[in-house]
Amino acid sequence: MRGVLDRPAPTAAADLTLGRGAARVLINNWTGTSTVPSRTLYPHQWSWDSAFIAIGLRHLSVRRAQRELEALLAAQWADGRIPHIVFNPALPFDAYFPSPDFWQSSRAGRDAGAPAATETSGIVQPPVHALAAWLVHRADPAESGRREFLTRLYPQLAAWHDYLLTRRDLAGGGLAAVVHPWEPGMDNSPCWDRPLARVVPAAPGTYRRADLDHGHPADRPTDLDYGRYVQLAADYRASGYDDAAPHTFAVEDPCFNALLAVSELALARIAREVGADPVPHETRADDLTRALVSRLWDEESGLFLARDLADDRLVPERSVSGLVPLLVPGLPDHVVERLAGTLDGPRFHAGPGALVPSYDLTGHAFSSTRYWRGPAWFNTAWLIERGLRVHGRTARADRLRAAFLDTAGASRFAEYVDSATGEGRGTRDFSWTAALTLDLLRADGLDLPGAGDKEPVS
Ligand code: 9WN
Repeated sequence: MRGVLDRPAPTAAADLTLGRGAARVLINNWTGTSTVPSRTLYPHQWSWDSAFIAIGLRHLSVRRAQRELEALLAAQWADGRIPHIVFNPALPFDAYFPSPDFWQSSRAGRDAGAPAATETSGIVQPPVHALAAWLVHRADPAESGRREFLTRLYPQLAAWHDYLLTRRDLAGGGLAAVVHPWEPGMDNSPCWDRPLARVVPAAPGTYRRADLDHGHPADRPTDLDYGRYVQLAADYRASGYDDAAPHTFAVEDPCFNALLAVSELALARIAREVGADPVPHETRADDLTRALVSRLWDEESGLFLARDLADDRLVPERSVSGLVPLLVPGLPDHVVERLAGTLDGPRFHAGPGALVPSYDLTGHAFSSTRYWRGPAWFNTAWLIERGLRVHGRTARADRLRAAFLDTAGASRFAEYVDSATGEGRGTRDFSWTAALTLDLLRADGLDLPGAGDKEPVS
């Protein structure tokens, strides 16, 4: 593939142009209160997108990065959940499906504590928020202190983690479960094929997909899978978004839980900053790290796998989610060693200058273009790049950083790229691609919890 190694080394002027382009995307996608992932495909506020966006926005405007997170948290439910979408009331219902009249959060979610005056979805996304809040604070601690940013956010972030570690610990094994394929953020991953096969899809014609107005049908999930997503969400809604009700789909995902562990470490730092006790968060991060290894590590594959709670078995599909735990500082050394080997092995190494594919290049369900079934995303590349730095693997991190920046610019900040050719796919001017570009241009990663504690590894 055409890669970064075939190109002249970027100059300071090229970095400046790239940074300006990324800033322009974030400015254009700002609505006045928060940032949309994409003006066309995703015109509302998304949860983990906003966390990644805030991490990049902090380099443009700390104040705006704070507001991004504050806007999301203003829609938090009383049970602690942060919804995966906060709807913009100014847009028509057909701007995105499932729309507010599908989720009916203020009515169906009343008993679970959904806000009365804001419409949201009823499911969640990966907990990157405490990490984002910490990084936004670090960008300008004085401004953060003046606005009491951390003092205001700390109880909300703690309630969010409490929700995940109590109501969502469905197996009682110390990890949070996801109850819909949209929750881990990697919607169409082959990891969900087996658990999803148990779901009877909603009848075609009972809903209208809006994603196909902007996305190519060959790249997006199939109608069959979409029908299953709709049915699962309708069943959750019918239960009043009650986590104690039976779930047809319940899975422990490695990326989701790794982010929770790292966010607990960030929360410990936030707690210390606001005069609260950091120890319970440190203990939780340790417990999560241990549970991640004992419940999801697969020695034979050399990466973490998802656990299907319906039959309590690991799902034998290798995806990028299983590499993201590299971000967790307290992993056993041999696990870090194996993860680094898997990253550079035939299943995830697509060539020099390539990002990390979302699914095993040699896997039976691999497609280089279909949503989360092989193409490469920029948020997972960022998480792995930062993870390599946390574990002192600087040279490999430098190569991934260069590939990220090169591909982001060449693809006009694409939503994702073909893992074989590096060509942009999905929507362009995608916010987290731009935000994380800014972050890689401006931050060395040493502000991440646990970074800098380890000796560099050659
Ligand atoms: C459903 C917004 C979101 C991302 C997800 C990505 C995609 C939505 C969709 O877009 O999901 O939430 O319609 O496919 O998979 O990670 O947060 O950018």
